Amino acid sequence: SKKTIHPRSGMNKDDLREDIRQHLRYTLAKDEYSSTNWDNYRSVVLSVMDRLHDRWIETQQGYYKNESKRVYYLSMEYLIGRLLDNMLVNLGVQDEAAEAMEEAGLDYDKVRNAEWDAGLGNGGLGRLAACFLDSMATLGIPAIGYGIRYDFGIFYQQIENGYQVEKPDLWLRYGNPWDVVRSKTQYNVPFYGHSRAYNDGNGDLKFKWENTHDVLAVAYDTPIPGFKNDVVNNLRLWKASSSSSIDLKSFNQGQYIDAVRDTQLNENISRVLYPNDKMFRGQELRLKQEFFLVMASMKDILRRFRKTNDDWRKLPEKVAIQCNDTHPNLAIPELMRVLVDEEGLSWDQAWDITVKTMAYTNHTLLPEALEKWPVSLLRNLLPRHLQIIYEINRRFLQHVQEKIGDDRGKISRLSIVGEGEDPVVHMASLGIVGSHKTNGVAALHSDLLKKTLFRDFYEIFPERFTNKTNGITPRRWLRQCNRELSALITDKIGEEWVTHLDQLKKLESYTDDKAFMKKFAAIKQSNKKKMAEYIHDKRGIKINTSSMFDIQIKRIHEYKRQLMFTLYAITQYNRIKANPDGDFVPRTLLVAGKAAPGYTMAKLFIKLMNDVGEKINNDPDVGDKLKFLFLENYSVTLAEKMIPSANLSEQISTAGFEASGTGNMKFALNGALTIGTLDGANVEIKEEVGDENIFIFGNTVDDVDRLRHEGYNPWTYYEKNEELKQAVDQIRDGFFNEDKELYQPIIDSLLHKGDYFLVLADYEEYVKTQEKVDDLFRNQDEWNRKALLNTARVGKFSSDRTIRDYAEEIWNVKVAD
Ligand code: DL6
Repeated sequence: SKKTIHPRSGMNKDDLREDIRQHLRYTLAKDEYSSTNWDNYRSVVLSVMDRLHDRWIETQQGYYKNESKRVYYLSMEYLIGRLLDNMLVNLGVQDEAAEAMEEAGLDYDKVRNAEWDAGLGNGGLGRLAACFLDSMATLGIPAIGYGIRYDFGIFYQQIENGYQVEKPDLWLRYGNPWDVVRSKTQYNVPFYGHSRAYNDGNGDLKFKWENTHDVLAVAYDTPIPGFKNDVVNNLRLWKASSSSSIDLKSFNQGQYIDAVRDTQLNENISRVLYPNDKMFRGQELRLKQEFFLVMASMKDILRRFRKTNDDWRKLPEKVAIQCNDTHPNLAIPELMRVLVDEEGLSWDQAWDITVKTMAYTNHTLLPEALEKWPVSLLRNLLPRHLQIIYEINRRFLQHVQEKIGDDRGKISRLSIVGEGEDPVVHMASLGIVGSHKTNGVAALHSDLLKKTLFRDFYEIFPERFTNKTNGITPRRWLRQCNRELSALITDKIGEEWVTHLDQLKKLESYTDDKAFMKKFAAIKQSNKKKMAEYIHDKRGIKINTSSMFDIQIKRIHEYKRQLMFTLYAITQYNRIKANPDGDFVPRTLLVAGKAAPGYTMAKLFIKLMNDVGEKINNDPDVGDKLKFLFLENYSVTLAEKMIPSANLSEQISTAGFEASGTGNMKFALNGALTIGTLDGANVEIKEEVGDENIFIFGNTVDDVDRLRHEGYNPWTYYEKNEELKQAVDQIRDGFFNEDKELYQPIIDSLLHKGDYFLVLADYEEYVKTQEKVDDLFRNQDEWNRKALLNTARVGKFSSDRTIRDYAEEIWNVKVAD
């Protein structure tokens, strides 16, 4: 895999060094006196790109020549983070590049830190898409990821006086050296206009979408290398442009400024990523973004298919399209529109092709996250697509009626288009009806989909529902973020684990190897030290590195229960205060995550966590027995630092609410133990690592159901548990902030509005389980043994396994071993 394809792309240290030097001088016109970290970084990236380009071109030629079936992943989000290390690791030249940089007088750390995260996603869904790209390339699957090249990614989170403040994420301020603009690969994306009916001359009624306003989509390509296999796939992101569509009419009439202003409006389509991860708001601009992605990608996909095929019936044999959540589900009516309106296929033929080609992944059960577009909005923006959706629905409901008879209630629940004054289109229903597979992202989640949210659909199409448990790429989430542990593992069992994560099982036999265990423990310690240095740098706070690093990182949400973690922190604080000389296991509690800008409660949690931290961290009685810190601006890069340093991973969502989680997998892989509820993929992690190597607590999905039915009363829990009452009262009574009103909404939600997420119901068992965690931590040998077993047993959660499952069971694509 280290073959040199062209002299310019030699894979050894000397060639790399010379290329870096040449790029600095001849591409960037800089020398060692004038170059900045950014210049140095760019010259390194340009050299890496030289190596990628050869493989990129060869890979794409190969797919074309072999007429391979293509997989298209459509996603509004790709949370890829930094790329330099990822590219070097996958090309297999990280050591060579490090030496080359050193010899060229560059500091690898400074070069690496000059890169800004590509934060084109909110959280789990976007990061999953990034892991999938890596796995598809590593497995040699002919795949293209399609998305949007937002000018502004996920906002930069600053903490000011304890509050989250959102700042624009100017990730493209100095340009992006990893992508190549394909100025000639551009498509018109039409909006508005109307659908005109006409007779096609054969007596058939046809439709044409006319008088549209067009926006241009321009392709930007990022290479996605597989791990040491010379495969380079493509991530194609669309940017909105109006360069050629300045309205010449108004130009001639002297309305120059208006014409130019309109171009600005068009470009707004790819301006900014919507920062909500689980709240659907029916904004027109968001609908435009979704259609923009769909239309440009479909044109590109179908053009590629047409180059080598003239029979549309072959489409499902040659093309698989996976929709990452409902956001790209307009691809279903769009494909119908092309086949019926433009290609003249009958409805039935077109429908058969569409359903066989499309597949849809569901990532959440939360009702507020489910997309429902108002018919009025669709009628205005996409009149022809709305017509097609109505027709899909009409035929589907007819089929349902034939199957189940006249059950009005059920038929109305199954209807893709709702009823009422301003009806809405249910995008999930459209996804199920218009595709051959719908999958959930963990066993429990997929099961709940069938039993609850999609129960009626499951009755009609049982064969369409499937589970694909999420995974994470071992390249970024172990090989790259934890180099020392990777080296230790490779030293013992060879490197195969990087692409066959099950191999980590072999580590189980080292639990009795004292020398190995010592090294394993020392690596965790060294990662903790690095994390402590980071915190000291950023916050000036000294961290006790022998304390247990107990970490919760994820979006801030009520269901994820950062509030319960905070209550635990307060309880631990109160215990120390009550018994300052007590024998406590020292802990460093770390939290990070962003809240959606409009999510008031989540933002109040952030303020509370910062206030509680202020109190705890500055109390001399507490000293280094306890710290509670909220770290600013959670990102992929910060995750790569935090995860390897963790002893304990907090996965404490209310059962039934977290579809899967993927952070849980990253922690376990890096040798952290989990404290968690039986939710999402925690259930499967428990199965893999064994009950004795994970701390499970709390109400299960069935318990939650039962509690709600019986009439859950948070007051009984509050009254009954002294420590819980004390913590809640302190929040209420101004112990952490002199403004006694400030946290009233939190108190209200817990005590006066029914504690929907059952924080009080789970608190006691949570705290007791934390005591068990302490007991185990006192025995470091035993702790480390269990930590290693976690690393050894989570091979299932490689995204390579997930992608294999998609390939075999949804895409019908062969994957080599
Ligand atoms: O499937 C990836 C990820 C899961 O691991 C999380 O459990 C789930 O919350 C997340 N869902 C979303 C938003 N869903 N919508 N819409 O990010 O997906």
